[in-house]
Amino acid sequence: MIRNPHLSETTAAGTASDVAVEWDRGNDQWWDWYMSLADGPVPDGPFVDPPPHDPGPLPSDDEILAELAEPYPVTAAQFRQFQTDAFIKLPGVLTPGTVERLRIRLREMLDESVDPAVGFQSREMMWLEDDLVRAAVLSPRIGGIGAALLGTGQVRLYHDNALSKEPGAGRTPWHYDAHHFPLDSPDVLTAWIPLQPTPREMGPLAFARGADVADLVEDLEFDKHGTSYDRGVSEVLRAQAVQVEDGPFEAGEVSFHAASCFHTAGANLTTAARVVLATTYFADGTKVVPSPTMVSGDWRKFIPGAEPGHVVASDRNPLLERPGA
Ligand SMILES: O=C(O)CCC(=O)C(=O)O
Repeated sequence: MIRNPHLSETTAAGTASDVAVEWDRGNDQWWDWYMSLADGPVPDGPFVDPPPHDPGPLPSDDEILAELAEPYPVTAAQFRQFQTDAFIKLPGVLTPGTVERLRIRLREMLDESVDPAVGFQSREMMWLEDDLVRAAVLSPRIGGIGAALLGTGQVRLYHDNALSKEPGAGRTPWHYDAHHFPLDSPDVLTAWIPLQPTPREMGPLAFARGADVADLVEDLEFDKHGTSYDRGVSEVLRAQAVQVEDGPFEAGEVSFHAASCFHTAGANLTTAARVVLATTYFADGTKVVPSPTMVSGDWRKFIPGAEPGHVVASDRNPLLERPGA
């Protein structure tokens, strides 16, 4: 067995599926480790230019605030679809101009904090530092969709993430977020907000359709050192003919996936970065799982003071009301 270079002595110890200890490095290192578990070759080009895109005149801060305050009507059919499929892609959640303003802001925030040589760049908790990002992350529009899809009147924020997959960066391995989040509830979801039109060649998030997919792969052993878990999930999905939604995203289209949803993303085979704002919400009253593992990463940063078994309600986890609920 080859030891994964991103693990410490402590997290590397035990068998390949042993993840019982807590993560002992930062979130950047967590992502480096996690992305190293993806199967497949490192892309070596040629890389294509993404199709030209004109977001139009950029909106002012006030225009963006007004847009984000407007509830997005989630229909009964969309609620049922989310419950059945464990994910949904919704068109027109944001205007192309707002998407472009957020992209510019996240790019600035990544560039000031991340080593440009890193292929999968991330930054969390931006809502504490930036008004525009806070407006989006805590918005009645995005948070309200989350609450509507979970069937609750309000949700709390777990965290926000900027996720930039740079040109030539490889696949995101198959996984489900309940494996990561130390949250003891099925009522957890993530809004994945691409900040540019995202064609297939750029590596859009892709989803295994069906709330029962997790049952199909539950016997597979996780592999903290290599790519066998990712490969095993692909094989099971293929063998069981599970449908995978891996289509492109238009500007302003946003997906929401449940913590039980198996998802992956392709390599970025374009010459532009795939920049995403991902925000995770959970139902109020949710507790921390009894024993968080190394797969949960630097979770104490996101729910400070919340100990295993306790309800999560810190000031880093504000409540968002669903408009009209
Ligand atoms: O952006 C990616 O490639 C992965 C993101 C992801 O897995 C998530 O937001 O749950």
